Amino acid sequence: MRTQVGIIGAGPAGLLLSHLLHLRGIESVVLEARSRGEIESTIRAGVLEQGTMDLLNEAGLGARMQAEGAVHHGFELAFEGQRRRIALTELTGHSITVYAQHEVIKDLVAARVAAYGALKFGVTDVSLHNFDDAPGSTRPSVRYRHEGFEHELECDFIIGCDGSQGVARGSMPQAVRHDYQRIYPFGWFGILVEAPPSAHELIYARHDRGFALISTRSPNVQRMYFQCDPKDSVDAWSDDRIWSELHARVDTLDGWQITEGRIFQKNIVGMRSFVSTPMQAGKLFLAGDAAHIVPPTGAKGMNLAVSDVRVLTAALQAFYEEGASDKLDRYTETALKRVWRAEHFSWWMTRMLHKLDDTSPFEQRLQVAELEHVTTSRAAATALAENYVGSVAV
Ligand code: RFL
Ligand code: PHB
Repeated sequence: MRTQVGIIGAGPAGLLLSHLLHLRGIESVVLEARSRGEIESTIRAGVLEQGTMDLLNEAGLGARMQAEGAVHHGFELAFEGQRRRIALTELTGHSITVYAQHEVIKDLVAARVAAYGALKFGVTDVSLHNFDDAPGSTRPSVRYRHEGFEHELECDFIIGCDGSQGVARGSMPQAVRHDYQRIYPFGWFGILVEAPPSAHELIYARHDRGFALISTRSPNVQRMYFQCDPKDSVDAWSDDRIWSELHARVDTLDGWQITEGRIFQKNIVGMRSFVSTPMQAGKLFLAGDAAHIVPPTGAKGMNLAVSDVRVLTAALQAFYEEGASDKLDRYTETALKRVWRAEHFSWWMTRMLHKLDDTSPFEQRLQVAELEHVTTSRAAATALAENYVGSVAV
């Protein structure tokens, strides 16, 4: 089997890339390890930057997002028993949309299926071959097993969109690879709750007991997180214990409280910052979580995956339409500018809002001083807001 672009992984990066290439008349095949049901139900991100929304709209994928997503013009920072608003739209002219990642995935899969796009679920034993640029080498290929048979997919380019646990990054030549990493000594306990929203906008809370985040999914379903030990067990947290922890961290001194409801999903995720460079070697390119991870505090991960794909699509289009490879050659350099901006912002938000292992009373006061600053100085609030909505210059 042959195609122009072989894509590994049907997350937001792989599916969107395949769809954008299709709109430009470029053929691709997407190979995914999990089933359609699994990828369409895994609960992950919630916040889309305006640039992400615009791209999904331009690609004809925005109908359900516009009908069911919620546009937010600000969010709140809670600390010292009060809540202060960051007026995103007033400060930047941009907004964000809360629309679950698995809903984006459903929209993308539906679009690929409607266009008869080649999308294979449940593949195993994926391996990458011949992607180095050595003179005389044969075409790149991806070998895999599907429905009991061995297959080989020949292509011009291989794009690794297979997330943080995939095979593509490990196939990059070790001699050129450099990884940068920070693992945080805490995780997030996430819950889905059947309840009306506690507030109109998202609330990021800093408390001496640890961080908490009140987000939303729909008028009837809310998403909440609180900082926990990454090795903690979901079973150690009864509903009562969860609610008392969230009340302690988020409720304000004026008597406002978060709204409780029936908890129907609980999970714990670890937190790390990670960048692997370069993001390309010969005919192999990485996009999204395959190349970089951010802690979710800045809501950047999926948005970064989308921004990699935007850069890669333009580069592949220039290659196929004009025979120009300069954009492909500069892919790592171009993509990494936004990646490192988001890495810094996500690390900075994480550090400002979480209880760190070495947080002394001195550092606790510094966190509060920083929160006071970003919520009172228009210049500081604007810098935060530009980073959050993704309009910051890079
Ligand atoms: P994905 O989504 O991990 O998709 C990779 C796909 O590749 C498949 N795969 C393979 N397929 C074939 N062969 C193999 N060998 C394979 N190995 C893996 C996998 O099954 C999977 O389907 O990567 P992608 O596309 O790069 O997308 C990245 C985003 O999913 C991720 O960055 C976000 O979820 C991060 N994130 C958030 N991002 C935001 O922009 N806004 C948010 O509000 C936000 N909140 C979050 C988040 C991530 C969270 N967790 C779970 C860490 C909140 C949380 C709690
Ligand atoms: C979410 O709704 O899942 C969410 C929102 C904001 C974040 C992270 C996750 O920063």
